[in-house]
Amino acid sequence: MTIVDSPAIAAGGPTLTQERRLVTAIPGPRSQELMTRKAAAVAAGVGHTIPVSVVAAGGGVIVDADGNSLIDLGSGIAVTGVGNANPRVVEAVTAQLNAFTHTCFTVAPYDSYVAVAEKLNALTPGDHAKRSALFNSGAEAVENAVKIARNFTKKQAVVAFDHAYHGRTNLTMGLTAKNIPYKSGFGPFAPEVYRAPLSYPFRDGGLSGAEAAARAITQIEKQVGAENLAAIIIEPIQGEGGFIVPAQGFLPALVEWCRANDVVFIADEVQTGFGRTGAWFASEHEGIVPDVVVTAKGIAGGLPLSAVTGRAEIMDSAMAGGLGGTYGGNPLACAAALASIESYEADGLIERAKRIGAVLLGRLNALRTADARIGDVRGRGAMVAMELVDPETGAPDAALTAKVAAHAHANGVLVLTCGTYGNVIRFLPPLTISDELLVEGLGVVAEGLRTA
Ligand code: PLZ
Repeated sequence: MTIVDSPAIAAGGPTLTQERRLVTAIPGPRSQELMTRKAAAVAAGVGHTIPVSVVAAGGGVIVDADGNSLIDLGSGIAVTGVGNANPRVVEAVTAQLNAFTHTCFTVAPYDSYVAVAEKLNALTPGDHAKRSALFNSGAEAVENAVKIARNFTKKQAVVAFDHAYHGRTNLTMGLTAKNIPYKSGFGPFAPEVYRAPLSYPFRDGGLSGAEAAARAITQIEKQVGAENLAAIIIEPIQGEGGFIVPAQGFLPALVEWCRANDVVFIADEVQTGFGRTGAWFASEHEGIVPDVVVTAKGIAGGLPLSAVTGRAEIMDSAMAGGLGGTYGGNPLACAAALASIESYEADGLIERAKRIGAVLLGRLNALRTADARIGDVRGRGAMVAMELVDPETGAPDAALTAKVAAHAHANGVLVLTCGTYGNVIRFLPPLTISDELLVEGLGVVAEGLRTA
């Protein structure tokens, strides 16, 4: 079976034609109606990237209530890697719905939770003994990873990095770097969280990975002290912070330092995990073996599930009953995760992510050579971005970024922006998108740059 013929590519079924189709302006009248109701009913703090009323999605498209079909270059923020309404996921979840919907795993356990843990233990980097625990959201899993690391090391401090994003709960807001919109006014934040400088090749004057790691480690030693530090948490490629790929050697040096200093190294693979970067986990590109890996998003084809997977001795240090939650590892989400993992494997989606990466990097680098406003193109697999700048000064150009995104949205292409400075356009297509749609979507983005 070729990748293009795979059932996942056909996700969404025959009724969802894989095309960009605009039959009204965006938003059309029905979407506008929903936006009016949303403004009256939903808290103003809950935003939206594009003002549409979604009725269906699959393969590489999202269809709205007015009949517009948008090219999806966001996957609901890196979630629907296996495609929306992936047939394997739909079938597995439907069967589970008909069997039972909830018992609470910590009350009355079931097979699929254990099977997901077994899969995660096998798929995450390293062949040491591992254990997993399941939760609902990325933030909840990050909180639990920190909780476990503190309990294991009997230390309290946690180091996160510049440009980091780890969630919106109280502890994870504290770990997250960017103030607006994530933190401003929402404090006070949890204590014992410290920040270290990242490796950001485009903006740190060409520091090597080893130099950037030495800078971070010196700061940690001088300002926190290894004897107080429970864990370092880092995204192997920073997501919300701007798709920042650290210089080679940065992550391995941090891991080595953690190992030598009884500090738990936590990889937040919430956005980078599950094939997104052309490997099961982005840690693999740097050959690192994290002590603890946090996953969510791409794990369950759109159902809410997250996990903490780590060295058995670390994970097992929490007392019986010390980890849990009503819904963590809900049976529907576990069924979806098992079906998603099967789809990544059987439908060749990790290879597909590599191919998508080649298309993205090829096209964007070609644009860059002709347009000095594209300061940097970076990323791996189906997680690639361009950073837009003032060509004279290199200053971040958030206004241009907003214009390009608005052009794409108006023309039926859903792209996301990110970055501490709001000047990064990121591409996170479902791995089930066709080359044709991907190239067409990039063409619309390029047109946005030309006309801005
Ligand atoms: N860690 C690396 O990317 C979620 C945030 C969307 P939750 N990123 C998308 C938004 O605006 O809220 C994320 C992440 C990394 C943790 C999280 C948090 O995951 O499932 O959103 O809690």
